[in-house]
Amino acid sequence: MFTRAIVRMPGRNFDAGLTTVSLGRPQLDRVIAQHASYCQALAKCGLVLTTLEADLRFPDSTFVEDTAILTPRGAILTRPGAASREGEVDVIRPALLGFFPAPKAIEAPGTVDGGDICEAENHFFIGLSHRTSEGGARQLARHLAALGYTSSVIDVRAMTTILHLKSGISYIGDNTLVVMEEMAGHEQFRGFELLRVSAEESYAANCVRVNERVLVAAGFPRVTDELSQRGFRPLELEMSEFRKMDGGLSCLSLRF
Ligand code: CIR
Repeated sequence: MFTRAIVRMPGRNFDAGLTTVSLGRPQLDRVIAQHASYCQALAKCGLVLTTLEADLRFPDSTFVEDTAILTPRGAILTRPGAASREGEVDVIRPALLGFFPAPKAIEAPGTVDGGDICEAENHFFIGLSHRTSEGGARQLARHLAALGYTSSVIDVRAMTTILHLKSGISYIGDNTLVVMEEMAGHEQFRGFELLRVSAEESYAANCVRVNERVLVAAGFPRVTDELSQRGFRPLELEMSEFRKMDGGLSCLSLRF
């Protein structure tokens, strides 16, 4: 059960952030509107929001998920793998300290992006990506073990269509993983119920369970229908402008 979330407003230079996709430039008015709908959805799910002001020094800083791993037993500040995002941890730290007074931290030269970390109950899948390094993954595994969690590494470096592990999988509770077809055969997912996402809908593999609802990107009817058929309660959100910058639903908030 989540009670709170931290979000950061997108800045007017949001379109100066990093991206690997060619879907056009995000339109600022739509970015702001979609972010507002996202925040309303979190509130509707029962969360109290801490909304941080836009920080123009970091165009990607609305993607707050990448800066920390929050667990019921403690927090770990990350060290984002993109040089332009490294400073984002310093600017989110004060907001986190109010809720997590003694966070652990990933130290240089290790790097970890929160988008690579998928929590499934007491187990954490750690994606090894072009953002999360082997050294960062090892540090994180140690911190998680100290908190009493198990973890395992999944190497997604060869997968060209995803930025982070969680671009391709999401744990939505009830032992269920939403997983893009390309990754569904992974041996580490044995024992889970798998909701397989076809290549055409793979963007929707990044969804987020928030209490009674599952946030899912709008425009992916097969995933939404399948969620409903399995008894989940999808809440669709327009994400077109964040998608243009490689962003998904999970990366827009830190939930705890
Ligand atoms: C980046 O490339 O870092 C941002 N433009 C997108 C980050 C998305 N984060 C996430 O999926 N956790």
